[in-house]
Amino acid sequence: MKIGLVGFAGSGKTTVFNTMTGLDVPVGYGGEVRLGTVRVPDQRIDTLSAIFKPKKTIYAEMSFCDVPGEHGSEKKGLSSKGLQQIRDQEALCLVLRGFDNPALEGAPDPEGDLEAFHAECVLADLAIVERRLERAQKEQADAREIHAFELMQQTLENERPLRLVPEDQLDRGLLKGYALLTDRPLLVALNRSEAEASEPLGTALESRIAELGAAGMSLSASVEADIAALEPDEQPAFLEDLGLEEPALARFIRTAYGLLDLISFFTVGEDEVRAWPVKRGSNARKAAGRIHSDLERGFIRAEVIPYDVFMEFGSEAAVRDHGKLQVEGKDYVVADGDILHIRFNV
Ligand SMILES: Nc1nc2c(ncn2[C@@H]2O[C@H](COP(=O)(O)OP(=O)(O)OP(=O)(O)O)[C@@H](O)[C@H]2O)c(=O)[nH]1
Ligand SMILES: [Mg+2]
Repeated sequence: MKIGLVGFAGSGKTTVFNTMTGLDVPVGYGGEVRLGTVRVPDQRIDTLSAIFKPKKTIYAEMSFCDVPGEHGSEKKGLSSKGLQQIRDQEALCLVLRGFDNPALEGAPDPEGDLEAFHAECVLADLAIVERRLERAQKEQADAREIHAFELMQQTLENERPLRLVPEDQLDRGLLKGYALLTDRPLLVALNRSEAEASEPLGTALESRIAELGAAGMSLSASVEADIAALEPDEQPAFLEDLGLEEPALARFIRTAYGLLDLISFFTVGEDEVRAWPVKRGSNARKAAGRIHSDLERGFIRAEVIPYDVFMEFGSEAAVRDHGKLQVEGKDYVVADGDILHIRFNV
């Protein structure tokens, strides 16, 4: 499961990627696709770790892919190689350039870049959908499938992304294997100059992003890189100066995590406080399997304390004493922030 940082040349993707992963990929050059692991910041884990003082504290992790933009082309287009690299990603973070890049001609034009990227993705999807539709009609394929592809064709011809088509109108099982770009979850990040680091997106961009069914935020990649280079105890004062509560990158990573439809449950103890990623909607037994296959196989029950309940009472014992410990079976749907203790027998 990976998320792609995508966008046009010189928008700041590699700067964001390096800051998140601690890697040192050369900036300003394009280059190859790179994959890196990113820790998902979570203040709840910080708090639990401060309470339990475990030997190990482990955050959830996710993979990001730095997909270089295309250099040397006049038009803001995407080559078939570039499109293929984007298709390999499960969700997309589009980085828009909002700062003056001396290596590039022209003032920043994030609105224009968003439209150009969207238009390229619509065209690429339309080509796939039309080809499939033609074949399906010739082969007199299942009427449901033809209908689905007709609906997609219509949507794309209206320049609307497929992600806007509601679940109940489109059987997405039929789309598997087609790698359609406009059906991918999308986060649009405006990369601004240092001076504008803490400013909001602006209504025009914000409403266009919402229209596309995407999430949006702004950050300044170079400010984020500066923050990451500071010692942890120097960070708060620096953030306060900028009018930020936490690095924008933390929110960026969490939003991207949400795009993959992931939530975190926690395990706590003296040895380890840990966040575990699972797909939203996973049941307790499946979640147990994330920890160890024995826990899934021998699952008896899950003892559950939602994070907020834990914080209200301050300890597992207090939660238990107040009768607030939830005892759940294998079909219990795990919620974000649940502290789980799995009882099992193998
Ligand atoms: N002033 C300023 N410069 C930035 C910012 N983010 C990136 N840059 C600079 O812009 C240039 C391009 O940044 P990269 O991170 O390499 O951009 P990229 O999107 O990876 O570019 P390609 O891989 O070529 O598509 C570098 O010189 C960065 O130092 C920013 O927020 N502010
Ligand atoms: Mg790059």
